[in-house]
Amino acid sequence: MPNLPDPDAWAPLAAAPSIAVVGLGGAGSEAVADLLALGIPGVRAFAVNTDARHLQRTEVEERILLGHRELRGQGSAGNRDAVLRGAEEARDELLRRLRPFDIVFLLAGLGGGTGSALLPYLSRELRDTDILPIPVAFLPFQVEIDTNTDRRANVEASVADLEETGGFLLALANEKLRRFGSLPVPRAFQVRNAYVHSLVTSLVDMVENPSQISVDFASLKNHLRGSDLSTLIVGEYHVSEPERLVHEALKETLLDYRIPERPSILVHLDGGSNFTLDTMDRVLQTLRHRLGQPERLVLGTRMRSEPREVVRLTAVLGGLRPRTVRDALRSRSPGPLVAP
Ligand SMILES: Nc1nc2c(ncn2[C@@H]2O[C@H](COP(=O)(O)OP(=O)(O)OP(=O)(O)O)[C@@H](O)[C@H]2O)c(=O)[nH]1
Ligand SMILES: [Mg+2]
Repeated sequence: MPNLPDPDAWAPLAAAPSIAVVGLGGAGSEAVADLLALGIPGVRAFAVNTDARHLQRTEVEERILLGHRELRGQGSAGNRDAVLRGAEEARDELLRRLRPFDIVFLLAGLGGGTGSALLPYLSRELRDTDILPIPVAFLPFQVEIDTNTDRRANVEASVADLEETGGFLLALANEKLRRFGSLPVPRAFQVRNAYVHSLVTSLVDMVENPSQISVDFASLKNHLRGSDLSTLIVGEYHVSEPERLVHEALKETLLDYRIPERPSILVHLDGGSNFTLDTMDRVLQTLRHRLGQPERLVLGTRMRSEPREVVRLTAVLGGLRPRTVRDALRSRSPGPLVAP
């Protein structure tokens, strides 16, 4: 083998990372179906469940039934251990199906047996291969946790496992959907899923269209796989108001974290040819002002050749306190994303 490969040999390495979204259990599968309905071009979708009837009516291309020997396709009724036995049995087949991808989003509602068991299980299994897992957890309504100790135990066990694995965790609290109180429940879930859609498409866009400065797939991967818990924020605003852009990204209250004083930040700014150095500077100053001097800041920008009215900010915030998610579960009214 020559020391320097010829162009034919390295061309496949230049392909954009391949991405899958996988819904786990009932809530996760419904969320993936919503993402598909909103459009996620180029992303492969899977649904994994222990409930055959639910799986049958899930409108997702690739469907996988787990634990059929023990659970007989009837769902797990909250039994995490039975789901884990099913997953262990099907481990090789699951990994074979997911091996073609570089990034795998895993979506699950916590509290039941299937999603609560599979989210940490698959996160860890994928992390041990070279795949980047991005677990997205929907935390149940407070009333569900208060009135059902099994659900509460499932959520706590699942979150503890996810925190132990470290890396990336996107936790969205259903409780925070209360501000859409007048909407029917399925509509409120759709609002949340639309937000997840904006996060997924931003991240996909970021890895498919590399930045002109410093952020490539390898640095993104390093950030997301780091030992600290990290999460993602997205905001979009008119190019003339960069300060407002940062406020918009940070005010998203569906996310359930408190940001530490000095997080590590990977920022990606996507704008048009009219996005100037001064504007970029104002974005970074505002981020510093809101989040404190970051431990580490990695900046990437993408300027299109044509002018654009809006700038989109996507940021990975690292260094979250590992207990934040569990703390939030205990408090009745989870606070805003950034402490005022
Ligand atoms: N149905 C539904 N439930 C949601 C949604 N978002 C969050 N949840 C919550 O998700 C939690 C888990 O429910 P399911 O997804 O039905 O449970 P499962 O993972 O299928 O587990 P088992 O049915 O026990 O095997 C519940 O506490 C719901 O509050 C959603 O979009 N749809
Ligand atoms: Mg179910």
